[in-house]
Amino acid sequence: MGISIEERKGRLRRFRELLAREELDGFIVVSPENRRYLSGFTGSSGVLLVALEWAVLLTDFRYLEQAAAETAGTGIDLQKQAKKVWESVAKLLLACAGPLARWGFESDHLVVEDYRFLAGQVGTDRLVPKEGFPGRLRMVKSPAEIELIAKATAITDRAWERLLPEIKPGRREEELAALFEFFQREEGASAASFPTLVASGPRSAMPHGAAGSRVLCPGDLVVVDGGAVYAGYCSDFTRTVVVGEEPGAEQERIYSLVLEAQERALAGLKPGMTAAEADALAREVLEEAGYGPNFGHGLGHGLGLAVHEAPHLSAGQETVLEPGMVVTVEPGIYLPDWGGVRIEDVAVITEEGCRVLTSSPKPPSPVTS
Ligand SMILES: [Mn+2]
Repeated sequence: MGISIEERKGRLRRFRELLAREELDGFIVVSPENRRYLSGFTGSSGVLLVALEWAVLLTDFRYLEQAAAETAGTGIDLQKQAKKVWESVAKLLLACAGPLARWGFESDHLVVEDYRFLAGQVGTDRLVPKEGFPGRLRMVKSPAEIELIAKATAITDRAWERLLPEIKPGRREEELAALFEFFQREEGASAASFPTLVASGPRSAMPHGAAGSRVLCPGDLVVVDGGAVYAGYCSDFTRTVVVGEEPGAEQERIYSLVLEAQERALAGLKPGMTAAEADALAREVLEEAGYGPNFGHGLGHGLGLAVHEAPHLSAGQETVLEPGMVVTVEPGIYLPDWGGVRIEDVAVITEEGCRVLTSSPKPPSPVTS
């Protein structure tokens, strides 16, 4: 179970092909997800250097044993870093890379101070900023990766089944968030993929309302948004319920609009469409009903080693969807001072359309808990 050595080697091979196409001699990987994707190393600190003919992972004393085990068989050499890892990076670049080598780096992740230090050692001409790179390799998932995301999603589904009866008037948002994360851990998650959002009553109008000290009241809309990590891969999930009493007519109406938009998007998602066209599937439904301005975020986002990654399903995004991409589908309506509704599933793009990985029920009107 998990990602095989062969698959890891394939990632490095594809990455080197990408480097060659971009006329780069190597690449400096600093972001934890990209480092993990290419090397298998799960530690929190280290720099991965990938050249066309060699690769070195630099990390510190705390991680040497773990890194050796996690990168075994990949062909990546492990080296203990100098006290300052960038001294080691500079030394390797100057020693192994040749005087004219051009090295790419993650301009969306490398800290300015570290860049300045490295540029001072090897010269700015040698360093080529690249954004969203090598993250673009991660967009299309392998069957093994899809399996791990499906497992993370199933964990979240089971945790939701257990949380639902606990969502009652008198409970505190933070308490429910803690319970959800505890249930996910009990069901096999190594962590929450992000701090669980629980936004109740008027607070549900905040799309990313962090769980607070508010106590749930009868008749509140409650938006619960959380996810699990399983073997490094993330799930993401949102449901909206009404607590303590039957939903009101307006709550029913807004909820069914969001559900319709979500189901239209799931029915319409298919390979070949752009991320902007995917976003429009749900947006058209909400705009027609007059709620365009109240759906102020994109339809969804890619999901994998990071809980938010490419492709981003939103207006202006020209990325073309391909089979194997895994995305969230999460339209919402947010009305200040009243509340909000969001419904989110995870779907994998297939040859014909998409397959929904989330299995938690989506009743036609908000369930009363
Ligand atoms: Mn999401």
